[in-house]
Amino acid sequence: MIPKGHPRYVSLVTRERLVEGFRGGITALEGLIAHGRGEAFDYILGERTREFALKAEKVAVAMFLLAKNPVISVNGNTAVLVAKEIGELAKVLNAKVEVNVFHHSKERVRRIADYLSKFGISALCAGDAELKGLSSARRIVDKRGIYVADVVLVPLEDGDRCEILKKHGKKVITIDLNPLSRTSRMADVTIVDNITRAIPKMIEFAKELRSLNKEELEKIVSEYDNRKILAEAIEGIIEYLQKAKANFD
Ligand code: PTJ
Repeated sequence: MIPKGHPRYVSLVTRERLVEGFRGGITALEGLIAHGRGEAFDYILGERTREFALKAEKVAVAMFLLAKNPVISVNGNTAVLVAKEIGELAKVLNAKVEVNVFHHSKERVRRIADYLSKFGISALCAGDAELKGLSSARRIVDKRGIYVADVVLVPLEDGDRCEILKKHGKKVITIDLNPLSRTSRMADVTIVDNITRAIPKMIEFAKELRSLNKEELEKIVSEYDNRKILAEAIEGIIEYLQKAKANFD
């Protein structure tokens, strides 16, 4: 039992959820390591949603609202951290949800889909199509989902699939606390924010932007430059560290 007054309460409770997820066969063991890397980046980003993340979150939502076949891809970490919020986001954006994992087994995919169903999400997971050019298990997709999607949200991703999705002509949005990762550099839109904060923000943007017309949404998307956002995120880290250093000067 983690005491509520603990200064790192939120962080510790989040870790517990991932550990529980691992015990329940949902989160991969490697997912716990990936979370640790995420935490380290979150720490030096100040553990809050920064301006560059808000800009990317808004554009991501505009892209989703413009899409014909938008899909949210869910892996083990995402399921455990934000299942309820993914359900709400999918609803407001009229997007499909698909289970797609790196550490693949049919049993694990089924467990994640079952878990999501507890939050009212009926996730695609037929595994009846393959993304050509990808050797990892992430190539196994659903014919009705990622396979035919034009815009895909792939949070906590590895770079290879991001590259292949783009080769297949899809727009790729990622959520990754590491602005230096290959995924961050490959994606069309990179949200450098913790997924636990990013998805609720995207829900807010979706509710706000859904009344806009096509031209207004296209304007938001056309003004976006992902390289600039990544540079701002790195600048954000530098500023944070400089301020931290000043405390010791
Ligand atoms: O469930 P599976 O089998 O698909 O496996 C999932 C993991 C996460 C193990 C797999 O996709 C993987 O190995 O990912 P990577 O290559 O470690 O990349 C994950 C990225 O997500 C890293 O750059 C982390 O910094 C980042 N990250 C981790 N936790 C969070 C995060 N970004 C945003 N929010 C987080 N909570």
